[in-house]
Amino acid sequence: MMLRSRALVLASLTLFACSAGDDPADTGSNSGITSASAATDASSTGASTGSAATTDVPTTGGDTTTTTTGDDPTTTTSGTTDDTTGTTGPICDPGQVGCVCDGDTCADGLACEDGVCVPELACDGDLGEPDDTEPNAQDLGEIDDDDDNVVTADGVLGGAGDVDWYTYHGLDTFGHVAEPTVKVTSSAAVRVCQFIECDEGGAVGTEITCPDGTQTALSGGLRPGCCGGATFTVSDFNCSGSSDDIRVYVRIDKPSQDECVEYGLVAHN
Ligand SMILES: [Ca+2]
Ligand SMILES: [Ca+2]
Ligand SMILES: [Ca+2]
Repeated sequence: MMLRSRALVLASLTLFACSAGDDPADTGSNSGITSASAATDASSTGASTGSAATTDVPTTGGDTTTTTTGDDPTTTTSGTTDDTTGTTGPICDPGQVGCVCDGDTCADGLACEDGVCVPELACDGDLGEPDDTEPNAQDLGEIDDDDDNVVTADGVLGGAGDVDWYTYHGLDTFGHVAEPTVKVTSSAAVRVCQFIECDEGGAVGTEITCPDGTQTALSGGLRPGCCGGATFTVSDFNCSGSSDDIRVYVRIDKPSQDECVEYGLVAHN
């Protein structure tokens, strides 16, 4: 269609050129006619193209418009609504109630559960503990590796979001074996982890093979460790240095019930 009309226009233009060339005097009238026919051609071309286009456009346009008008605004509206709901993000400050945790922590009175800050359970014996993180672990002192020497702690997990950290320094003495051991009794099942860092060699120079029934773990402070149930012993560890003096971190969390869970911890090295 287009090609043919373009050919027509070209043909008439050629005619025009020829006639113009043949008789310069007649240029005016001839050109008038020719240009008229050219114009007609052009207009017919335009018309046909136009009508073709117009026929196409309304269909496409109408369809698109109808669909667009019908669906898009709704989608846009719902999208906007979603966005607005989603934009609760900026209004919801990390660490505040119902908002994402600020890292791993939440504001006072809130606990980080599954990445969201929820009101912390108020449990007797669990008020204002600053022991939710590894650096804030409650220091239980120092013991040697005589199993008769223990460190103990009594605590409460304030629901599923509470984490309690403890730490002690364990000495490696002659005649005894260093073997960090935890025994936890609790009103509901809890997860207990022991992380170890050798005095010599640091966390990087600490090798641990976790006992059966426990899982290998790495603390936020990049200390290697094992997580398991209430009672287990890490007897297979090695420090890159000559001494097996160690710092042990004990973490108690993930109670099986989202309630106040009382526990008692006894640890020896
Ligand atoms: Ca021991
Ligand atoms: Ca606690
Ligand atoms: Ca805690």
